[in-house]
Formats: sequence, C-alpha cells, structure tokens
Amino acid sequence: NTDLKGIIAQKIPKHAALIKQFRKDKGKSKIMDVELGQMYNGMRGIRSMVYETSLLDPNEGIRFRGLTIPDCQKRLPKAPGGKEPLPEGIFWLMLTGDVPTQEQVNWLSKEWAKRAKLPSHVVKSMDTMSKTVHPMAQLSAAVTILSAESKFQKAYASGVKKTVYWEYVYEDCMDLLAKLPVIAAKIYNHSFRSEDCGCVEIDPSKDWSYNLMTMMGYSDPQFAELMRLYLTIHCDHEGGNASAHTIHLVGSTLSDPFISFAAGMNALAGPLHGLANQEVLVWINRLREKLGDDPDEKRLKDFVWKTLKSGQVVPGYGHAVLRITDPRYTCQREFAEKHLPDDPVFKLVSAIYKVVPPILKELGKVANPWPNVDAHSGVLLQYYGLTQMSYYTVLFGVSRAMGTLAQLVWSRGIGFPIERPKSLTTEALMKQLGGK
Ligand code: NMX
Ligand code: MLT
Repeated sequence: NTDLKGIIAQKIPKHAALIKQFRKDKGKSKIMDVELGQMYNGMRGIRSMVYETSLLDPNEGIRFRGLTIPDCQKRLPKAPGGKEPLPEGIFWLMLTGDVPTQEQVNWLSKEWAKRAKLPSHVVKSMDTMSKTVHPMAQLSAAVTILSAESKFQKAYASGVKKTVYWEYVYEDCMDLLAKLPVIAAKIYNHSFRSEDCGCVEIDPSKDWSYNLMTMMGYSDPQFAELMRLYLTIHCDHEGGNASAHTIHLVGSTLSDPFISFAAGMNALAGPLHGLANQEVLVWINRLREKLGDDPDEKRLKDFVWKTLKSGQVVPGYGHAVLRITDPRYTCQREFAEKHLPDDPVFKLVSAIYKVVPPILKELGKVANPWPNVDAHSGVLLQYYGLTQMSYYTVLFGVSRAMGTLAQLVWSRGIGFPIERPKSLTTEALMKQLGGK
C-alpha cells in the first residue's frame, strides 16, 4: 500500500484516542522533580516534551521508532546496487512507525520528484541573494519565502476544522521535503559554482539523495551512497535538540510548516549545534596548516590544549544528552574505513579521536568527552570534493527536515496545544527557595 496519507489517516485517530485515555488515567502522575540547577543549565535533563518520531538514550544513542542506526542500515530499502539505506525509508518509518517496503520507498522518491519544482518567485529571490549570505541564512530565507505556497495557511484562513489541520500540514511537509534538495542544490550552485550551470533539474527516476548530488554537479555513485547515509543519520535526534524543539515550538503556534522549519534552521545554524560540522573542518584545516597531516601525539595534544586554553570548545566533541561515542560518528567511521581508509584527513580524524577524550576528561567539567556526529561528517564530504565547509550544515538541515516534519504532522494530528512553559525571575525563585 503506497497511500501514505491514508495510512496515517488511520493511525492518527487511534493514537490520539490512546493519548486521551492515557491522560485520563495518568494525567496527574509525576514524571520527575525539577531542580533549580536545571533551570539555570539550559533545562538540561528536564522531561517536558512529547515527541514520537525518535528517542535518544544517553548510553546507546538514537532510535528511530525503536530502530537503531545499524537496524536501519540492515532493514531499510536501498537503491539498486546500493548498500546504504534510502532516506525515503527513514521518513516513512518516522511518519508511520512501520518499516517500509521497497515499493513504498520507490513511491516516495517519485512523489517527492513530482512535487519538487520551485515557484518562479522563489527562484528569483534566491538568484538575487548576495553570495556573501551564509548558506544557512540562504536556506532559512528561501524556505521562509516558500511559505507563500502553504496549503495549511490557506486552509486555516478559510476556517477548516482543527481535526483536519494535519491533512494540510502533511501536504506542506511533503511539498517542502520534495523541494529541499532543489533549494539546497541552488544554494550550493549560487554560492560556489557559476549561476547558470543549468543542473537544477530533478530526474524522476532517481532517489532524493541521488538527485541532490547530481543537481550539485557531482556524479560519483559512491558519493551518492554517502549522501544516502548522511541524509539518513542526521534526520532526527528526539525533540529536545535546539532545531527540533524550535520547529515544534513555532509549529505549535500554528505557523505553517515552512516558517516553522525555517525557524529551526536558524537554530541549527549556531556553532554549538549544526554549524559544528563546519567548525570541525575549519579547526582540522587550521591544525593541518600548523602541524601537517601526520603530527605526533604530543604536538596534537598541545594543539588541543591550546584551543581549550584560548577559551574555545573542541568542535565535534561533547553532547547535552549522549554519554558515549555517538553511533552516528561510528557509522560514518565505518564508512570511511571501507571507502577511504588511506585518506590523510580521515587518519587525522582517527588520531584526534584518540587524544581528545582523555584531555576533555582531564578538564574535569565536560559531561561527555566523546565525539558527536559533526566530528566525522566533514572529512567524508571533503573526500568526495565537497570542500566548501560553510555548506555542510545545509545538508544537515535537509536531513533534519524529515524527523521534524514527520513530528509536525503528528503534533497537529494529536492536537497539541501552543507550547508555553512557565518562567520565573531569580527574585521569584529566591523568594520561593529562601536564597539571597
Ligand atoms: N570542548 C570544550 N569544552 C567543552 C566541550 C568541548 N567539546 N563540551 C563541553 N564543554 C564545556 C562547556 O563549554 C561547559 O563549560 P563552562 O561550564 O565553562 O560553560 C562545560 O564543558 C560543561 O558543558 P557540558 O554539560 O559538558 O555540555 P553542554 O550540555 O552544556 O553542551 C555541547 C553540549 C554539544 C554544546 C558542548 O559539548 C559543546 O560545545 N561541544 C562542542 C560543539 C559541538 O560539537 N556541537 C555539536 C553538537 C551536536 N550537534 O550537531 O548539535
Ligand atoms: C542533534 O543531532 O540535534 C545534536 O546531536 C544535538 C542534540 O541532540 O542536542
């Protein structure tokens, strides 16, 4: 069955009824107590959101609807002759909760290809944007302008019932996912290649990742495999990360999916979040300039300490939730071991993996000394010729659309209200707790 909308139309009311009963039975039950320290520490660890598409375990890593990354690599459909999962499969999984068949995934590739064309006003705005605008700002701006096409916005204005909001949100999310590779390729070509390179055309017989790669002017089938893996593993990281949370929050005001997603991209563009993949390569290139490609351990350690002593973070290391090496790092490392074992930058990334965790442990304050997803993605992209580091976070963003938009459909389907937690002043807290 390839009727994706029909499948979720059946599932949403069942899940909404389950939640209704659950809230009736357990609505007053306590999940946890909140400590004052957590309020001042970026709400770290506070369990305060419901988000269905994925769940992060600090000691195991991410699961998408219950499946780990190795599970997804094994069970999700592949491209003909390919070994990596197709991102279409993970979107289907996150949206429906079911592992899709090859037929369902092929249908999704075709459906997205059908919806991919950009309106001419968006093309015009993108073409006239200054090349000095960061690719992430271009992404955010392009998607914001695309909101003029929102079916949800129009349906809301015409007064449709709350129970059918999700149907229009679904249409917008599918349109946005379909158009994102075209937008991302246009940003790449506009920023780094000649404007009239004429390759921004979707091939409806090809998958989402392959189309993105070719529209950017690349053709290596192994790079297409990397794109499929990359776009699969960055798709979601439960709901509390800054970009997903922003999209969830803005969506809860009934802003349309385009402007909700654009808001999340502005969060992803921060160096402590998605921009870290750019920062990692900038840092590694600086290291190579100073120490060459094969520095001994002592010089490498000195470089790391120098970074820390100058008040900077080591990009790509640490995490707000994870307490292990990120499985997204591990699967990229496995890809590199298989396809680029002799690449000097990969060897350097491996050497950094040996020296950084003990140093961060020694620092004493870092909760997680292990690498996250961003410590490994840039080295793979540069190997295939994608050396423009300021572009890396755009690929992260294209992928992150899948989890966050699948959740947006469910959020409107379940009828989540506007998100609005209570804040307090320090004065009010001191009054309550008796501090001074
Ligand atoms: N290098 C140096 N110091 C660090 C690092 C690091 N990689 N990670 C954490 N710390 C510091 C942190 O700055 C804080 O210092 P201070 O108290 O002086 O402000 C202290 O250790 C405690 O922070 P944590 O509780 O360990 O980390 P937190 O949950 O606040 O932040 C990150 C998580 C990911 C923002 C943080 O580890 C970091 O800045 N890492 C480097 C940037 C990065 O790789 N971000 C990408 C995350 C993944 N993503 O794609 O979003
Ligand atoms: C993410 O993928 O969003 C990052 O690992 C950050 C996070 O989970 O907080």
